[in-house]
Amino acid sequence: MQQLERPLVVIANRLPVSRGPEGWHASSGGLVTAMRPVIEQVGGAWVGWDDDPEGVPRRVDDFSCDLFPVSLSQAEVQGYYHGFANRTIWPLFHDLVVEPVIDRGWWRTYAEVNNRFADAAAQVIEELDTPPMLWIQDYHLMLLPELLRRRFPASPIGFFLHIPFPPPELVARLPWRDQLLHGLLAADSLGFHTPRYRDNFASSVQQLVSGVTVMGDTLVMADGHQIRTGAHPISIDADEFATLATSEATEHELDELKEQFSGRKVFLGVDRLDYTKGIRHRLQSIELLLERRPELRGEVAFVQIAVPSRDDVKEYRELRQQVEREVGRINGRFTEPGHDVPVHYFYRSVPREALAAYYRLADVMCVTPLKDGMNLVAKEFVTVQAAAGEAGVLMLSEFCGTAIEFGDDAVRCNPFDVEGQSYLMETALQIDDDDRRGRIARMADAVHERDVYRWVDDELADIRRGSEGP
Ligand code: GDG
Repeated sequence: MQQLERPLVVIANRLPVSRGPEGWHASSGGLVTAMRPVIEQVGGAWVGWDDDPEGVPRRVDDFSCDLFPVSLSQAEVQGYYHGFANRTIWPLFHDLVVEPVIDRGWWRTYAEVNNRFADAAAQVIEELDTPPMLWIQDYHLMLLPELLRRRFPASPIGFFLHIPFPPPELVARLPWRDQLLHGLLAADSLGFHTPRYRDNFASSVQQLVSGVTVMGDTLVMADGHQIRTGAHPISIDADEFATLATSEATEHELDELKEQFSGRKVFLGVDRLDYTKGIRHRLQSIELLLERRPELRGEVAFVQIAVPSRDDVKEYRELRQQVEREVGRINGRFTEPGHDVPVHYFYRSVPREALAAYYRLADVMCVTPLKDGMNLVAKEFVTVQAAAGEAGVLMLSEFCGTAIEFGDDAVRCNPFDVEGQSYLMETALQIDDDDRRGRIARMADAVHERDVYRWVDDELADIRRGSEGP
């Protein structure tokens, strides 16, 4: 674990806590799990949007980190979050899977809300005896490095982008590209999931900002300020998932699922219901598969867990309708009287043990996004499968960050090619047992080697090195 000399202040859209039936607790998820030991060692705070009507407490029992909520009005949430973050930046940075909306009002609100976050962070920083290390997360807060640099020149500032960084010709479409790029360039270190995203950032800066020199992984501004850029693939707490794989609760869930799907090969999809995840293309490939190979009807089942997401946004409500129409059409076409439906669709999230049981059950896990910064579901699947001695196959889109780490051990697909994808689904079913086991083991080893603790270490080391200068 990285030894830090300073407290750490994380600034992210969300706070790392959730309210359950028994009160507040740290949210599940790799980022929070991996940050916990670091923050507990050096002390620090987390600044984030508080959307709880009764307010988030300053501390929760199982996470010793001070929480500093930023409250936003409905109009601010509308412009900053649903608007600029999710309808402008999200589609633009995911290669225009849908058309980004350019709205000046949303942009103004985004800038104002970034200022609100800077004010909240400033309050926290001023309470500390030592200038802390500042670590800003994601596309909601791209103006923050510059806003904080002006106020705290001595604090090391890092920023990590959890989504892809697009090529310069897409960045150029944004009327406020200068402000966003300058916002980021005030950091000491900028982290991306892959070398490609990092290179896209460097090329965008070279083409769109004057006076910046690129020297390997370092960008040098005209005034001498240097920024380290790193490719640090985010990951999961692999040991935790390996333990979950064979827990009593997971085994229990699995027994029930095996009974329900007995005698059938199971294809699985687990995604937020987001248009970047390729769910519609995947359903169309399934439909083609069942159309082309009638003998498979009744032999295969397709399970799609679609976690509700951003349902305040028009494009997401439309996507839900489209997906549900497609599921209905496929089940209407291929269900035989007295038999189970081919597509099992759940519009909800399931508990972690059930998720692990589905990962174990799956003969073919379909991770087929049209574009995805990384994709943790793929890493969770191979980790759970290997820990439990299963031998499933991972079908993986070539357009997600994870594809770089898994190479040919996954069945790589192009989700835009619906027909090709349906052929690959057949291929996946034909891979022999030994080969499948070897592939799962190698991919799981890769995840264990680069788990989320490594990601935190790499990020923090870069922020420290970046702030120390040449
Ligand atoms: C963004 C980027 C990048 C899903 N269904 C259930 C459930 N999940 C959990 C999974 C996984 C997480 O949600 C999804 O993470 P992803 O990485 O797949 O996708 P995004 O939400 O789009 O995340 C992405 C990530 O940020 C990190 O930088 O990898 O590219 O888009 O952990 O397990 N969890 C439970 N029940 C479910 O039904 N409990």
